[in-house]
Amino acid sequence: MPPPASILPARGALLVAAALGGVTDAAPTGTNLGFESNLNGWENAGVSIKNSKAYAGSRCLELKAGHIQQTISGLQAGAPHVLALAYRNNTGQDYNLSHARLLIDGNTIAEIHNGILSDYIDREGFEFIPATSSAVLRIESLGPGPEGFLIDAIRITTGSLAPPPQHDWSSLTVMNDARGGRQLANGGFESPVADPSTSQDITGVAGNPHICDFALPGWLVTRENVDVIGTTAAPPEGTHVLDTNGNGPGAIAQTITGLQPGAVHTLSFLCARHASWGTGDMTGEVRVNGRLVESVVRSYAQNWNAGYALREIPVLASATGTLTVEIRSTVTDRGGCIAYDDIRLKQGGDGFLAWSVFHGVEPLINADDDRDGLANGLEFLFGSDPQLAGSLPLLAQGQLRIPLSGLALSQGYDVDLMTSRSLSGWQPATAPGSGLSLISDSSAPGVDGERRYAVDPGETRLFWKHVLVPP
Ligand SMILES: [Ca+2]
Ligand SMILES: [Ca+2]
Ligand SMILES: [Ca+2]
Repeated sequence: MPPPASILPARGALLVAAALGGVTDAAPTGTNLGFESNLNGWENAGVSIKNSKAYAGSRCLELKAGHIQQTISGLQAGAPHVLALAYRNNTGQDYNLSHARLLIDGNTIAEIHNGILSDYIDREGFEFIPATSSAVLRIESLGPGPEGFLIDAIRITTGSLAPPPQHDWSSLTVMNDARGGRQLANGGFESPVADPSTSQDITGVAGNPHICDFALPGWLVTRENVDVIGTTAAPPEGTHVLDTNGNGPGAIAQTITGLQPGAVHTLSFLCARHASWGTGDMTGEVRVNGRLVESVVRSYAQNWNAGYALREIPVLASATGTLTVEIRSTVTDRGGCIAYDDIRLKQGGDGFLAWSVFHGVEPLINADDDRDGLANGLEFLFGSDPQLAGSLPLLAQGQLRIPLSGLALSQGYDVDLMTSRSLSGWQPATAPGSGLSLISDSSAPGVDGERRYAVDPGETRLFWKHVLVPP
């Protein structure tokens, strides 16, 4: 007797399942990624297997001054993947950091630098996009050896890394002092951090926790780990600051949403050098929406016992009204770096400077970085890219259409359009008999738009030029 019709799969459903199966059956596959079969499956040099201190199982890799590599299969060409692994320092001293590089098909996807001794660090991982369905994974020591990292539990998965936490502008704490603005979520690092003994993303001791991934409230730790330090660091706000080096060069990020699209804001923070870890300069970077907006350097004389310095950086919200702040350490060989506190965002600021920083050009209105004859000040006003050669607005179908940036207009920048019939005796386009008549203007402060001019009837020869009017 045939089964009831209701449990027979429809033909269409069968076809869909078969089509999906072809994609989802493929999963990243490697050999002996936890080193339980010693070095089976790995091409290697200068490494060994350790039968103690494993993160998972009973064996792990001692990287030393060498490398391992193997071909991973089952990847999806052109799609994001994540490589994760657990690693710990094996130098015997947490002030001697270990260093290694992770490569896919010969391209470095990350460097790891860490001095963590008490435990493994097992971060969210590192993203890469393979060109084909297989790729060569290589892990190589950057240190002189003979000691280096212990490595275990390598995992490769499809998909992207999680983005930083998002916080709406309206949710940020308004700061009623002369500096003003709103403090970012846990921008003063006062939110309690979980007990290191109960969180796998926190090591160290209570009062000096070393934190990775999402274990710092409000933030994502995007690199290595970071420290929340108490009164030792002479906090300028509250009782805690953030040291951007935990056991290695860390970074933190969060995204503010609900901002006016493209509008200028001022990012500010207090910063000082760690008072230990030698006497050399310490360095860091501030990135906004993926672009470097500030390089920070603090000398030994600028350590936290000498007080914290205020930095204020004009930045632009994205076209969708978001602003992702990332603060990174760039010191790869120490367990302490620049400490930050009281990170804020304020509406307003120097729009031309913010625009220049965003585009990576000097904030000089007469400079012409792309040598297209259009000075940076006019590029700002027209809303064009100062790194990409463009052209002046041209006459088309009897109309001159001049694009104008709402940001530049809101900052008090404008253009004087001048005309002449002989390349001398220039007069403003607004003057009677200039030869041009304004017929519409959709631009306004804060609103991108354009001014349209018509050429007056009977003009046989007319020149025009744009003269920047700074605020
Ligand atoms: Ca293992
Ligand atoms: Ca604080
Ligand atoms: Ca230019």
